This record gives sequence, C-alpha cells and structure tokens, in this order.
Amino acid sequence: MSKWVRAHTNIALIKYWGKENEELIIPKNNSLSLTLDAFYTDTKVTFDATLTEDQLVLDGEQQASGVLKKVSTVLDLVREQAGIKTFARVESINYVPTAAGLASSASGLAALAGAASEAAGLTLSKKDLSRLARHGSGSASRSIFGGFAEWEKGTNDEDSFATPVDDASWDIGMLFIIVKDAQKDVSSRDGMRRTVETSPFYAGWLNTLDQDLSDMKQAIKERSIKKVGTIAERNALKMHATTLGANPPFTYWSADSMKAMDAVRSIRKEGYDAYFTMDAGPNVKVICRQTDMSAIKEQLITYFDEEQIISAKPGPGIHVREN
Ligand code: 2P0
Repeated sequence: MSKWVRAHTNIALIKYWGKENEELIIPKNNSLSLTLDAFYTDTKVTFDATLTEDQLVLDGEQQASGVLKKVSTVLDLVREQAGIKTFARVESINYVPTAAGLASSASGLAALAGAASEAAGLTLSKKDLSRLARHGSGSASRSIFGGFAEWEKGTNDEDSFATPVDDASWDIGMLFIIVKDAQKDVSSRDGMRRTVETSPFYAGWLNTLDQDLSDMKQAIKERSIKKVGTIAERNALKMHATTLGANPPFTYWSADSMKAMDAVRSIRKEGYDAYFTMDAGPNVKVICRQTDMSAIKEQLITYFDEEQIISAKPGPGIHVREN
C-alpha cells in the first residue's frame, strides 16, 4: 500500500531564470528559496498493471493525458531505476487557498518525486530526490527541503540539486497578495526560454547573480530581514527586467501587481521592513518579519480585499503525510 507524500511550495528569493540544458533541466544560475507552510501538495502513486497509460487525478478530477508530460518524465525515471514496467495512477491534492491562482509546480512535482519513489520501493537520499524532482520542474528541486534551500546549478544530471541552507526558525514570514487581474499567460518554461534566447538584458542578469547569492547567504546568516528583503526585491526586479527586453517582449506584471508593489513601498516608508518579490505570474509576495505580519496585513487591506492577502510562515521539507 503506497503512502501519501506531502511537499510544500517554495518562493525563490534569488530566482531561477533560464536553462543551460533544457532536457535535463540544468539551470543557468543557482537559486535560493524559502519553503512555506501555507501551500502544499499531497500525492499518492500506485503502479498498476491494468493501466494502459499514466493517469493523474488532481483534486478529484482526472486530467487529460496531454497535461501529463512533466508527471510522466518523473515516473519514467522512477520506473527505470526500479525496473517497473507498469503505468501509474497519481492522485494529487493541492492545498492552496480558494481561487488563489497559485497552482504550484514546485510542490506538485516534489510531492510526485517523493510519492513515486516511495511507491516503487526506492530509498532515495534527499539529494537524489531533489535531482528527481528537478526533472519534473526546476523549482521542485528546492521543495525537498524546509526553510531556505539553494539549488546548485551544477553542470550535469548528477551535480544539479538543492541543499538546505538554514531552517528559517527565526522571525521571517511572507504575505501573499493575490491580485485579480493578469497579463496574458506565458508559462515560466516558455518565458525563460524566450528570455535566454532573445533578451539583451539576460547577460546583465547573469552577471550580478553570484554577488546577489553571496549577499543573500550572508543576510540569512545575520537573520537580517532588511538585508534579505532588499536583496530579494532587487533580484526579482532584475529578473522581471529581462522579460521586457525579450523578443517579443512580455511581462508578468499587471496593473494590480504594480499597485501591490507601490503599497509595499508605502508600507516601508511607514517604517515596516517589508519587501516584495514576484514570480512568473501577477501575484506579489511580501517578505517581512512574522511578528509584523498582522500589522502589515492591516495596512495591505486598505489597498486590497482581505481575502486577497494570505499569510505564510517557513514550512517543512518533504515528508510522508500522517493520517
Ligand atoms: C523560481 N520560477 O526560481 C523561478 C522564478 C519562476 C520565476 O522556477 O521549466 O516551473 O519546470 O523548470 O520550476 C518557475 O519555473 O520551471 C520558477 P521548469 P519552473 O521559482
């Protein structure tokens, strides 16, 4: 009887943006993230000789086989390692607050890597789980670990994986501002490819990454929310700047994203240490002290509806779900 495995999502403070090797998902740069408690995925895998193809039942709904590419990539690797020849049924539940628009490949593909290897009877190290999750989605490599994790880009399949940096058992949290509008959807996979191939700003992004990364690690060591936030905000803005230079250009920012970023800047002027980051979508995440979260939320609901603001704290690494 296979077990349910839980993985939490993570938000990068130093972003992964661009692949060196598309097939193996080897990134152009190291990235560093914080795993969060508020959003996670539970997944169970059953290898079943009666199946004629892999199946994914997500939140109780059977998915069309066309959307299973990432899932089957991970399952194929597990089958190869375990010598399994049958297809699998994947049951997955995403715990994301209603209508948040935060469907996360990070928690989903990490939970799948854990559940599939568990169902196949493989006993993988965290390092090998991270490598396996990476094949599903790059950011999933970091969701194997709780707290802060760094995905070391490496050069090949063996040496590209995440490692834990700090357990984040200090006064840091994140508020999510779920905006109601959006730009036309460009998947992160397509967006990063287009940026690498066409944006003259991409070289500039890569040039300053090592500095951002070492500054961030130092800031985490010092437990300085001011430094962590400042570096994360600067890094996110640089990543998003590369998309404007792409051909054709694109942006993940909507009008409400800009309103949210402005709100964060205003709250900062009020004296709170609040900083923003954004990913491949219009929502804005606010890095702040856990102990300031309710006061900052009070401020944010003068700009947005209360249900648009979700609080998150550092979360744990991948684990078997307790029933
Ligand atoms: C990150 N993002 O570091 C960056 C920042 C989005 C912006 O990782 O192609 O879904 O599956 O490896 O992991 C989103 O990219 O992309 C992402 P693939 P993934 O979190």
